[in-house]
Amino acid sequence: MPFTIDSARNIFPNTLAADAVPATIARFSQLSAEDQLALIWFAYLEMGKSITIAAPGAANMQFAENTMNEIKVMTPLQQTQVMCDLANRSDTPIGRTYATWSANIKLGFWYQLGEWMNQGLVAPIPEGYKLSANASAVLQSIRDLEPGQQITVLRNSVVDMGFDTSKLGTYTRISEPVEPPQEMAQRTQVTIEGVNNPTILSYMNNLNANDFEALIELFAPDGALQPPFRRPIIGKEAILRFFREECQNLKLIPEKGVSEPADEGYTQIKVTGKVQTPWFGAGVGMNIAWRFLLNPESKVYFVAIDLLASPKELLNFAR
Ligand code: ECH
Ligand code: GLY
Ligand code: GLY
Ligand code: GLY
Repeated sequence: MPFTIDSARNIFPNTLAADAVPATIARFSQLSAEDQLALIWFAYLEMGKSITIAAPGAANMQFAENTMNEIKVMTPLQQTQVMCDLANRSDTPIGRTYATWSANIKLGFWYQLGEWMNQGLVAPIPEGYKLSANASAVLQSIRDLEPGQQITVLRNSVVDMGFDTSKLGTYTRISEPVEPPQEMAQRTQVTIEGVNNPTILSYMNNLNANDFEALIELFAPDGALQPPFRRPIIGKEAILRFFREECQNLKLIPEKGVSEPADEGYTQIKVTGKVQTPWFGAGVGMNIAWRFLLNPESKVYFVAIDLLASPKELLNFAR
């Protein structure tokens, strides 16, 4: 049977993803806005004791600057209201602006607000704020996750805030500028125990070098890429846009893999290893599986990137 994107999603079905992440997000989203903000504040403070977050670059912050300055001059009550409106996904001017931002700009915005809350320039979470029982339970679930899963919960909660983009109509997406790819001489080459397929090695090396133009040429025209806990992104144009908007300066550290023939001349390849985000660098290594399906021309027809349930999954190559 020929593959479809839907059937390709099921290759290596024994791969155990960190379902605790979407489960936690779902419980989080049921909480009141006040509880959501306080919970993130407490989680952020606790995580800050063991992992260091990198300050966003200026290029990243320029787009949020007007909105942040607007918030800075508000009364504390108005500031709290803005933050609650974002958590509630309310239809407000700031909620609409926020919705147009890429994930990194949203994260940079909250990073700055967090700094200002610390410095007393923006309304803090009220001293002695008591989380509801449900919120305390969600916070405890977050504590019980591994660091890579904790930062994914944080990221996704921030990405989900603001007005719903699907209700915005046509709008211009705002993302940080794309830096030129790394110089050839500076590039690193990965090695993967059990996999020497050139498409796979080029995928890793081009993504590590921010060479999105070369990277996208590895994909089939009807190919798809499925990020962790998201629907597949289909077609080269959309995938290239995703790379440019969300994938600068990642560090992929693939370790092991298996490659085997699939139906109709396709090849399925599973690779496991670590990924680092520029926000936390080597401080947080996420345990990742890549599940590739290459077409007979050796182009990527499908790749899923999964955040794994546990480090044990790095060794799971069962089909
Ligand atoms: C404060 C209180 C009020 C409310 C809020 C606050 C601030 C919160 C802040 C949170 C910051 C969180 C951050 C999280 C960053 C997480 C990054 C992650 C990255 C994962 C990337 C992966 C990449 C995988 C991929 C691979 C591919 O092969 C293809 C591409 C791709 C405290 C004020 C809100 C400031 C900075 C999880 C897994 C490997 C799919 C991308
Ligand atoms: N500081 C990490 C980033 O801007 O992506
Ligand atoms: N991984 C969550 C997001 O970027 O939307
Ligand atoms: N959380 C994976 C991504 O960057 O979409």
